[in-house]
Order: sequence, then C-alpha cells, then structure tokens
Amino acid sequence: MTDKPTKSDWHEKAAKEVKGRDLTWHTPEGIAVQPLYTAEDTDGLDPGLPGFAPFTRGPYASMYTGRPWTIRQYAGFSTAEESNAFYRRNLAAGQKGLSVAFDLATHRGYDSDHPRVVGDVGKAGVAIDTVRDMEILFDQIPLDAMSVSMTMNGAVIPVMAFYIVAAERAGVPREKLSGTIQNDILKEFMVRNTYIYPPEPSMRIVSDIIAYTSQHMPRFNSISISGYHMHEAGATAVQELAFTIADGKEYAKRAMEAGLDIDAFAPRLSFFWGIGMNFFMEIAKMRAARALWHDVMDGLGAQNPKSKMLRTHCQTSGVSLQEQDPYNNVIRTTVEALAAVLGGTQSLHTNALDEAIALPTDFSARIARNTQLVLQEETGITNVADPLGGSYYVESLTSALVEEARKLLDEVEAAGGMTAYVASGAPKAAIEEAAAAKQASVDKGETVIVGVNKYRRDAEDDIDTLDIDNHAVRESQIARLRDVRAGRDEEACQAALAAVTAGARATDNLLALAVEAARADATLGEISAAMEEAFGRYDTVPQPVKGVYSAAYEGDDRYQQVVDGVQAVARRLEHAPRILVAKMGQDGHDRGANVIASAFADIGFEVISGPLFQTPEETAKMALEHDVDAVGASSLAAGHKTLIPELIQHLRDAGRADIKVVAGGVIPPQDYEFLKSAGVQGIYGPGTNVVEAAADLLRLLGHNMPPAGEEIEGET
Ligand code: MLC
Ligand code: 5AD
Repeated sequence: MTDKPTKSDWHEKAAKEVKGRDLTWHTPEGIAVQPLYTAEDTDGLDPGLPGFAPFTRGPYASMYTGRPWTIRQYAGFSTAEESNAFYRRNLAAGQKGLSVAFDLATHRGYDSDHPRVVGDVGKAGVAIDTVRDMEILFDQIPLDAMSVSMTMNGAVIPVMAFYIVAAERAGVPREKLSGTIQNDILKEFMVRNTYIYPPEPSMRIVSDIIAYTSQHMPRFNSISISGYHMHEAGATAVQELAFTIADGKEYAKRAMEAGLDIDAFAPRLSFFWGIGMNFFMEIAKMRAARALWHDVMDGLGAQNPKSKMLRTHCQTSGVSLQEQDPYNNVIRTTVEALAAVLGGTQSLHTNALDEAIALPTDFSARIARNTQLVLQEETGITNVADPLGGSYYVESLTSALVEEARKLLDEVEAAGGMTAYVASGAPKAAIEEAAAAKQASVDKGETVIVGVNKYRRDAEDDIDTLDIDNHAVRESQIARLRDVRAGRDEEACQAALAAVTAGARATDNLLALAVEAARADATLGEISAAMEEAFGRYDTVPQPVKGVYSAAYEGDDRYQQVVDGVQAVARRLEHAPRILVAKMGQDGHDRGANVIASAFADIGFEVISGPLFQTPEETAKMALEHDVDAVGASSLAAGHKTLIPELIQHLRDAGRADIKVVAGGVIPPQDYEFLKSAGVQGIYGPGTNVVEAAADLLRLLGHNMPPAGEEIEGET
C-alpha cells in the first residue's frame, strides 16, 4: 500500500503538468492565491456557527432555511405616479421589498424647478419635491407591512421627513415603519458625490437621524454603510472592506459622542456591499466583514449581540456589465447574485441587462428579478446555512481578507479615524489608483471581458431601452410644486423653515424640525436651503492620480505610438493638446472621468478636470478660459441629450465651434445620431479602450493616427 499523498506530492505533480509554470494568482488585493487549498491551510481557523459571534457564517442561526433573503430591486424614474405603478407591477410579480432611487436633483437638495437641474429631473430616479409626491409614490402600498429602502444621503433630512409625514397621512405611525435609509455621507465624499453640506455638518445630520430613529422608529435601519460605491469606483475588496467598516466605526463613535447608548442604536446599523465577478473573493469579503464588524463593536463596548451582528444588502456590480453583447450581462449578474447569496446577504438587488445603456425596462427588470427567484426557488441553495463554511479555500481567503483589512483599518485609525482620513483625500486617491490599474489591465487584455476585449462581435443587435422625457416630467413637477405652495399656510411654512435654520445653527434634532416643516408642506428644496443657510454648500475639485497608466503600459508599442502622436500634435499646435474633462448636471459618477483624466494626462495631454455639477454654460466658460482644444463630457445619469447640445450651443455662440466636443459614459446607441447631429464628434461608451479613445481624439485634432497594429505613415 502506498502512503497517502501529501500537499507537496500534489505540488510536484502539478508542476510537472504545467511544466513548472507558477500557478499563484496575485489578486488586485495583493493576496497570493494558491492553486490548491487543503486542511493544512485552515489549521487553527474556526469560523464558528451561523447566528453566533463573530457571525462569520451569517447573522442568523437558521439563515435562509428560516427565511430567504429579501428580493429588493432598486428602482425609480420619472414621476411618483410612474414609479408607483412600476413598484406595484414588480411586487405583484414576486419582488419582496422596495428600494427607491431618487433623481439627482432630489439627491442634491434642489426642487424640480431649480435652474441647475434642468437635465436631471426624473432621469436617474424619481423626482420628489414634496410630501404630496411621497404620498403618490407609496399609494396603495401598505407601509406598515412593506420594508422600504431609500437611497438618500445629501437630502436625507427632508426625504426622511417626507416619508414619515406621508405615512402619517396614510394612517401609519412612524413606530410601525420598517426599512432603511442610506444616510452614509462619508462614502459620498469619497466616491459617490451626492453631498450637499461640508463634512462636519453632514456628520451631524447622520447622528441626528440615528438619534431620531433609535428613539421613534424601532424597526427602521438608520443607515446603510456602503462599500458598494467604493467597489464600483474601482476599490479592491480589501479597500472596500476596510474603508466601509471604518466608516461604520466613525458613525458609531459620533452617535456615542452625541450621548447615545451604543446598544440603543447599533442593532439598527446595516451594511451594503457591491458584488463583482471575482466570485470567491466576494463571498470571502462578506464573511470577513462580519468578523471585522463584530470585533469593532466589541471594542467600542457593545453588549447586545445584535449590536455586533452585521446585516447587509448587496447589489451586483454595475460596472461589471457591458454595452457590448448585453445578454452576457444576465450571466454575469447570475454569477454575482450567487456570490452574494453564498456570502449570506439579507437583501439583494440584481442589475438589469441594459445597465450599461439605460435604466431598466419592464422586460429587463423582469429578467433581473427572476434571476433571484430562480436562485431562491429552484436551486435548493436556501436549504443549508452557509453551505461553503469549512471550504479550505473560502476559509483561508476569509482569513486573509480579515488580516489585510485590519492593516488598512490600523492605518485609518492612525490617521485619526475615517472623517480625518477622508478629508486627507487618501482613500479616494487609493481607490482611483486601483481603478486606473484595473482599466489598464482591461485595455491590455490581461483582464478578460467576454464580448468586449475578447470574442468581440462585428456588429451589435439593437435592444429596446427606456427613455424618459425629462421635459415633460419637469413640467408636471413644476405644476405640482405650484399647487402645493398655493395650498399651504405660508406663514406657518416659513416659520417652520426658520426653525430648521435656527436648529441647524444650534443643536436641535434636524429631523424632528424637518418633520414639522414637512407637515407645513415645505418643499425639499426649501428645507435643504434652510439648512444650507447655516451650513453652506460644499464643492470639491477632482484631482486625478498620476503615473498609473504610464507605468502599466511601459514598453507597449501602441501606447508609445499614441504618446508620439500627442507630441506631434503638440509641435503643430505649439502647446500640448488641451482637453477639458467635464461633468455637467448633478451626476456625480466620476470614476470614468477620473480614469480618462489620469490616462490622458499620462499620455501627454494637458488635462483640465472640471468640477462636478457644472451647468453647460459654466463648462463652456471654463473651456474658453483655458482655451482648450477639446471638451470630453462624461455622462452616466442620462442627462446627455439635454446638457451636451447646450454646451455645444454655448461654444458656438462664443464663436468657438472649432473646439471639439466628445462624449463618454452610459449613452444608449439610439442617442448617438441625435448627439452627432447636435455636433458631438466622438462617442465612447462603456468598454471603450482608453488608449484607442486617445488615438481617436488625435484624429479629431487632425493627426494621421493609424489604427491599432499599423505603422504611422507620416506625420501631420
Ligand atoms: C430574517 N429574519 C429572520 C431570519 N432572517 N428571522 C428568523 N430567522 C431568519 N433566518 C427577520 C429579521 O430579524 C427581520 O426582523 C426580518 O426578518 C427581515 O429580515 P432582515 O434580515 O432585516 O431583511 P430586510 O428587512 O430585507 O433588511 C435587510 C437590511 C436592510 C438589514 C440589510 O438594511 C436593507 O433592506 N437594506 C437595503 C438597502 C438597499 O436596498 N439599498 C439600495 C442601495 S442602491 P426584525 O424584526 O429584526 O426587523 C444604491 C445605488 C446608488 O445605493 O448609488 O444609487
Ligand atoms: N433604477 C434602477 N437601477 C438603478 N441604478 C441606479 N439608478 C437606478 C434606477 N433609477 C443602479 C445601477 C447603478 C447602480 C448605482 O444602481 O445598477 O449602477
């Protein structure tokens, strides 16, 4: 009888099979994943049991055997009437919880009639200006039985107030409301960008909400501490874990400093992860998060086990989905949803297949929802709690992530906690660096995306997409605003708004004051402005990272060809070609703009990064001031048809039709002709190779740039 083979026997045999090739996989997290895991790797690792500290294996003992995760699809568009109808259709078809997506005007505290938001009303979410809108949004939906998540951070005070007052008018007292408010401002300053006020008053708003809900709304989760947006911005799993857990710790500490008992609010803190294609990494991330959070809360002195038990929502990754060959997105979302579920999520949103093009249609929303229904009702996955528990690989990876995240958590702690760390700009820069490295790896084909940088089709099929007539939505919102303002007791309303401003200057609970203002029919813009009077509005200028692209492309011929092209154009123009990377409207998704800005700067362009939230007029003015050769407008929130033509008009009016305008981001192919006839000279959708986009811009600037793989025929 031969001896039982050992791990080193395996290594020897495998090495022979692959002729000595190194099989270690170095992940973006800096973890060296081995080609095989055995019991040796989990020696000394004990993940415990589901429902017991440190909850690595899940917050509940029975997990999905007792109750499956909540199918909670994030949705909202157009008017409250249209979104309400969409919600009710979805609930009838098997969705279990609601999740409201607000438009960007609402996020940023502007009523629909504000001149800065003309391109944004009703576009990326539903427009909510008044309690009346909120009542319509939940018409015939029983708020004492339905849990409702609201993704709101900037204008969180008026939105919570409207929700409470709308429920009250429907006969449901606030004590009975169950759901979640996102209320996570730190990640807004890092990656999502829908802040309104400066960091300090913003942090106070978070605490005020935690205080109010812990006192009056026992079933309501006061916050959804979100890693999702970091994930989407390009963060590694370790960054997402560490920064999110550190955010949570910061909120808990603030609430304690405000005099709250940790066990009075901590059981209602909840989390939110983004789930991408790195299957086992994502599962391990969710398990590691629970263990890390347990220890953080333990360290802060929590006694109640529920205070230390991390419950989470997950959303499959938007950036992992592609415009090219979009049915592949169904496959990606299924794999990601499976990871979320095997990681033990409490609630899940699955993205629609048209994610990279537009908001979901009834059709794409159905497929997305059914992805979860099939997992829940056809696969048997729900019959065992934490089915991957004890997997050598998963347990090892979980433990490696805990270890790596702890190092980063220590760094945050050494910097004085997350508010200070965010203010230093360090986490944003680290995430942007990871994003640029990832983009370079995709552009070089090292990271494969099927149908995009490999197996690309010659032609794409058309798919139906949702288009929203934002002019019509804006008109109807303006009419309702007029109605509400005409019907209210103006004196009482102004008094309530003055009380909000006074309370903001003092230390009164802002949500309690806003509930009074909402009862007096103050609008979202008015309540936000009342606080802005005390707090001011916050602005930042993007600072793209440098050198990541050039480093990743060192020695690459095509890259060098484009760099040479830029230099040739520079000789002709007698200056480096100047490009303004612009973000117009209230769309704060700046990953794409930042990646473009850092790559183009590395390639040799002079890049001016415009601030977020510009009007087309402001962008045109900036283009003229800097005398740029081109403007690249990045749009991910559907404002492109309104904002970009307006920009071009302003440039023409100023006699500068020669400035090239190109567009990038989430732009449906159906809109390409419209934009081109409006004067847009290049359109770069998701999946664009950044180096090729630069080559294309050189062509627009009159340079004889050959296609990839060909020699230059002679300089212009
Ligand atoms: C659950 N329960 C169980 C159980 N499982 N009881 C016994 N045995 C089990 N196995 C109980 C729970 O205790 C709870 O009751 C109730 O059932 C509901 O379960 P839950 O786990 O609390 O689920 P849910 O209500 O769905 O809440 C999940 C959550 C919450 C805690 C993660 O915060 C949530 O729903 N978040 C969603 C956030 C969201 O949708 N965000 C969208 C972001 S989109 P009790 O009595 O304890 O309450 C976005 C995009 C963008 O951000 O950028 O715009
Ligand atoms: N409806 C549905 N999904 C949306 N998302 C954003 N806005 C909406 C909306 N109004 C999803 C997309 C996006 C992520 C942030 O949330 O998947 O990538």
